[in-house]
Amino acid sequence: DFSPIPQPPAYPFLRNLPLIESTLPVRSFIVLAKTYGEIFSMRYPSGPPAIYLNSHALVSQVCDDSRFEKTGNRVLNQARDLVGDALLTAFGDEPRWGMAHRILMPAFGTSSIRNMFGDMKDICDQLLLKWDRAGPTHEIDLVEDLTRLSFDSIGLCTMSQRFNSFYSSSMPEFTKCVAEFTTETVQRAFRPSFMPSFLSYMKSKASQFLSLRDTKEDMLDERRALMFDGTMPDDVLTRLITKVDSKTGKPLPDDSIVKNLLTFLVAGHETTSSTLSFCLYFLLTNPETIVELQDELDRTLGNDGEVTLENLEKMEYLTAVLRETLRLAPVAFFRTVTPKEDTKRYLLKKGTTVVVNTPSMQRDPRVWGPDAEEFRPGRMLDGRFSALPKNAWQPFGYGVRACIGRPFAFQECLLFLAALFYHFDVSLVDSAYQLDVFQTITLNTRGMKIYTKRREGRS
Ligand code: MNH
Repeated sequence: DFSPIPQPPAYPFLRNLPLIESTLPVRSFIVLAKTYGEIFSMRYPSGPPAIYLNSHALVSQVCDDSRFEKTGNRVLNQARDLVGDALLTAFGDEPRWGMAHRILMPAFGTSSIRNMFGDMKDICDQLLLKWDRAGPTHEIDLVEDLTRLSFDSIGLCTMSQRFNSFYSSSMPEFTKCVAEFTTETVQRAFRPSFMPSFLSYMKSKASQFLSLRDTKEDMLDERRALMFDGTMPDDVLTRLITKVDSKTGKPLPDDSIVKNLLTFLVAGHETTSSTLSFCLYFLLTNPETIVELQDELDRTLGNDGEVTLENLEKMEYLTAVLRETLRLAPVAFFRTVTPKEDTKRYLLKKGTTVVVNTPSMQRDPRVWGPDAEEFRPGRMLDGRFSALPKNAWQPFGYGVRACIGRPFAFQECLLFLAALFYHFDVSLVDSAYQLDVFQTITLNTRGMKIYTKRREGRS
């Protein structure tokens, strides 16, 4: 007496693949969720079916680390070719995940992130200075500059490297390479595996990555050379090199350190910059929210406009804006878990791939009401946010495998948005711009251009 799991009609050979649009697969899953409801199963040309969970009620059921664990999926498995069992791409309880997790958790905790504020502000100031100097008629390519911001920030804060991306008109080689790699990874994940032409392309991308990996290995040598004269910066890289795991008493092997550094560079720049670009889109297309935001900024920052950790904490509306952005645009949109034992009600066999469809779940009208599709930061103000049902807002994943970079990303986004909207009025170059979502491993906006103009009376 198990409830049957709906399954969209399958084609011979390609099975359910034709139901997924190739440029923006996530949109197909949101549509399928509307058609088939809170759960459905999908079959692909190869491999076992995957079960998609689309409602808050069902997602809540798998939010239990004792019964479900993180598992691979078509996209993650491809990324593992490059970063192996580093934090983000490790399955279940691979031992290197545990080691890296124990060594790194303190380095990404709230108090460590507070210590990074000065470096974050340094990078943020560079961007706002650039926009200021370019003047109010300069068309800003939003995604490009936000990518520079988050990439330089993660480099400086975690490994004391200055990428200086703002000083170049082209994008950093690393971010270009990551963008191409992740695009191809996803395309390949949803393409029948018998199409061989892309394998060589993948390989060349991988080797570009490997050459970057060599650079990072040099970075370890460079850092170790500083070990004995007391000048090692107090950052994540130093911690990775010098700390031993509390459980095994062993240090993290070098190749693991390198894979984790690469993971921070990749996971730490795309997600943050795309979240900011969605945030700007939502704000600019809901002008009343900007009025409210600037009102809060003026009240909190007064006349001198200096953003500090203390006044960031007072910005309740700004925090709500960011939460609401991550609800409607959870840029890391799917995560996959598997039951450790067969389940009841719906039968999910041990080892089945269960996909948490976060975009659908975070629009569940039973939780968010009839205006679930709309950008309403008011619903995320502290009192209402803490009264939400458990697991209803989950842009950073869940449990032991939740995002390690959450405090980092939050602080960076709040800082940037506060400084931007305190000093500038922002507008779309094309006031009729239609949101164009671009999907790789994460979601991003495409083609958005803005103007920034100093606000009256703000120096
Ligand atoms: Mn991040 C895991 C979303 C910023 C590094 N991140 C996750 C997961 C989500 C996520 C969702 C869980 C994935 C899964 O269950 O398979 N991350 C985000 C979002 C932002 C973000 C929405 C920004 C906004 N993440 C960052 C930043 C860093 C980072 C910045 C780097 C410092 N994230 C990680 C790592 C993991 C992760 C590392 C894997 C943690 C683990 O499994 O131990």
